[in-house]
Amino acid sequence: MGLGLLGSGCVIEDPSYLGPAGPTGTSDATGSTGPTGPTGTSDSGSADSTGSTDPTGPLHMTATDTGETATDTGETEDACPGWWDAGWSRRRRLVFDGAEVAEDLEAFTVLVTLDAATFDYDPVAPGGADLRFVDDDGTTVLGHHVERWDPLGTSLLWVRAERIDAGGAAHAWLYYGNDGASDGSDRAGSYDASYVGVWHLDEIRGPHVDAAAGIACAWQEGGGGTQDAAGRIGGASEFDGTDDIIECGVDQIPATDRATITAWVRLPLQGDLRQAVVSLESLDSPYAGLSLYVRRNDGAIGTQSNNGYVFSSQPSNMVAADQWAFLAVRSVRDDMRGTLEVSQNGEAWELIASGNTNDLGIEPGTPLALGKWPGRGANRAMDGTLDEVRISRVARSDAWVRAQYLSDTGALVQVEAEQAYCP
Ligand SMILES: [Ca+2]
Ligand SMILES: [Ca+2]
Repeated sequence: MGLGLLGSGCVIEDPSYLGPAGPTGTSDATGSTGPTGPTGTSDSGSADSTGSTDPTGPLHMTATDTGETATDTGETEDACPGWWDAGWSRRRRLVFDGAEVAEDLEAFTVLVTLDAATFDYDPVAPGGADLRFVDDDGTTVLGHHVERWDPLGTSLLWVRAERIDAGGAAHAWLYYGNDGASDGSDRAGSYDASYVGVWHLDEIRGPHVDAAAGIACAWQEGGGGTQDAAGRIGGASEFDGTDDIIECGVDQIPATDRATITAWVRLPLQGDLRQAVVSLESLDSPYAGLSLYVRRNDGAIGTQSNNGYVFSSQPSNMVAADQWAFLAVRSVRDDMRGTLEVSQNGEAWELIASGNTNDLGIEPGTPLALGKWPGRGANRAMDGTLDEVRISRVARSDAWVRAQYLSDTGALVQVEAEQAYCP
């Protein structure tokens, strides 16, 4: 492969581009890579395993040798500083804008968007197999996976950054331009170990599979809903407010005293029932377990509690009709006491219950479902579109949830100009 800059035209060199990815880019580009994810954990070991399980091992060996040589010969190092691996011909720097981030965040998963208007796909291997994200230390490979791959348009990638610097501008690198590279995606390694469920909801048929832990959830509907809805980020699921549901089974999420649920929703806010966006609620009284609800008549965000359902009362935590909103509910329980809080779009948290919240962690024996509480009919059924559901077994900080909102809306990550390898 030549090392000079190619033209900016979007030439499709490999017809397989138009196979699984398709011109509309709605298929799951990661579907074929699931079984290859050998790590199974999201600790730091996953980064190393990307290299150790890569059949293109000799390239890594060459790269290591090249790096040492570069260190020995100052000219090479000066011409192309900190190049991670000589097998990759291109790179771009990623800048994480911490201007609105209030604390340093580690192992934070960001959304990286590539657009044909500003990103030349020509040097990238088919399907994005050669994409590698590397920390600014020049050696640590970051876990990543693709939600959508569209070399004619917009591609969506999720990457576990080592750190986001509060008020600063941490860096990482995106490498590509190696047609011989194996697929480097690592779904589980894209998330820190506190994520116990992450659903992109981009599958247009079959189960919706969680990217962090591999929980497969079944879409069920009796007409009216669709798995192939336009989401806030890639694909999403649309529920009709009566019988549509995504059922994941019982005991899929480990019991915990601390939990955070986030999701993007777009709701028409019709009727006066309460709708379950994410349900981890038992089927029998006293209906223990955390959930994420939105009240249909006024858009208030809430959950069930051992004192009945509790909802936000502040206007900033009322969802507007027919607009995408980023919702979060957070629970903390210590012995028999605790707090329940909600927020919208990463803004101020509102305490909606406190004191005796003994049944408000994630409880054993409860079913997990999206878009409906499975214990009742149309009451508790969601009417609208759901995207990007995440469940954590920790109480995420204000800064973490705010940064997630910034990342999801494209305000956190900047992709800089392409650099070509210059040995
Ligand atoms: Ca999505
Ligand atoms: Ca239906």
